[in-house]
Amino acid sequence: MNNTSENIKEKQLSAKDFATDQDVRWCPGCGDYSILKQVQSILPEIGVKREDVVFISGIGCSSRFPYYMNTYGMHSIHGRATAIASGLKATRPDLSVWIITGDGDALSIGGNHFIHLLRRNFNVNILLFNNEIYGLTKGQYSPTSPKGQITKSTPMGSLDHPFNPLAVSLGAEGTFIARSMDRDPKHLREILLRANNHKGTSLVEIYQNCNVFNDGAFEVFTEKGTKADETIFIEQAQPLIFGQNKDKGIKLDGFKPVVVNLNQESANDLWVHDETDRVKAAMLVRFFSDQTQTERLPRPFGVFYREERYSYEEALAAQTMDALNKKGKGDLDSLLAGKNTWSIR
Ligand SMILES: Cc1ncc(C[n+]2csc(CCOP(=O)(O)OP(=O)(O)O)c2C)c(N)n1
Ligand code: SF4
Repeated sequence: MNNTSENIKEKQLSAKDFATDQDVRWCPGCGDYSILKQVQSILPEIGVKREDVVFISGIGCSSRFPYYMNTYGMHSIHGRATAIASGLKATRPDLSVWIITGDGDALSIGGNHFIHLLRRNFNVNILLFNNEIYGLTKGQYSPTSPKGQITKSTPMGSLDHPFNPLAVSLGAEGTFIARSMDRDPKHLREILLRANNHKGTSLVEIYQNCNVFNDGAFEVFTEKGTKADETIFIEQAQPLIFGQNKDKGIKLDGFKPVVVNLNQESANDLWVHDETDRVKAAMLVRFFSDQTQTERLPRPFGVFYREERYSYEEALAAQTMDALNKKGKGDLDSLLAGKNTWSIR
């Protein structure tokens, strides 16, 4: 009897198989729990073996994530998860690599590494937990804190103009730019799956409530009473419609997005979302931070932009093969020694 295929058949994994026995050290009520749960729940669906998954983080509350994943992982140094993930992906392109980072970790100390990972387009997924505060170091303002934010380090209000993470990512030539939130598990799941399916660097900004140092920062987008009017869920090839009664839409007046009342105006003229349109993506990412806007626009969630582009590791493998074919296997010792070496006696 040939039972080999039976023996080697992989056990169907569940979300529980991706959880560890570690005590979770996040504060009760922290938005990180919900994100952890959704990530654990999509991995069995992706069908990747635990030993082929790696979570790499920097430093921060969010960066404790790898301890709670029953996969390979590395809790690295501040802002450098991107650099470590790039090195790993260059040598082991077969692995599923996830970068976990916070707004401080990614955009402050790790800002430089973050933008270069995006332009290189390694096939990895970045989950940027944005809570608009430094959580782990107890509530100093971060690069995404709004101007005027009172924190322990800005007692009279922050003077800094904040970063817009999605505008930065688009400007850094990212090929998959999306936003979701901790309090909408269904949407988060969907976006995580899409990020995983994208070949290239996927950037998912996740609004995450830090209920200890910045509670309610995203309340209007997450709470039942306000969510429908304050958010817009963008979907490929669908018109931009929102509101409690789905009676509001967005159309373009030249290059200016305007809200229209669908009880008075036709839905035929509405802006139809196209994830491959970079110009419109540049407008969508600025819906809330564009100072020229006179009208309050809803905050978009979903996939803003995606583009097919070669990944760095693919190009690297092809170039290495080309070099081998042309020059044969090299000798590292003689390369390091170079042509001009001498001994001192
Ligand atoms: C080189 C270095 N500089 C500063 C720190 C202090 N530090 C630790 S976490 C952190 C900020 C983390 O904030 P964020 O990335 O937003 O993550 P959160 O804790 O909010 O999840 C800072 C400044 C450090 N650990 N190492
Ligand atoms: S300090 Fe904030 S981000 Fe950190 S674990 Fe507590 S609630 Fe979460």
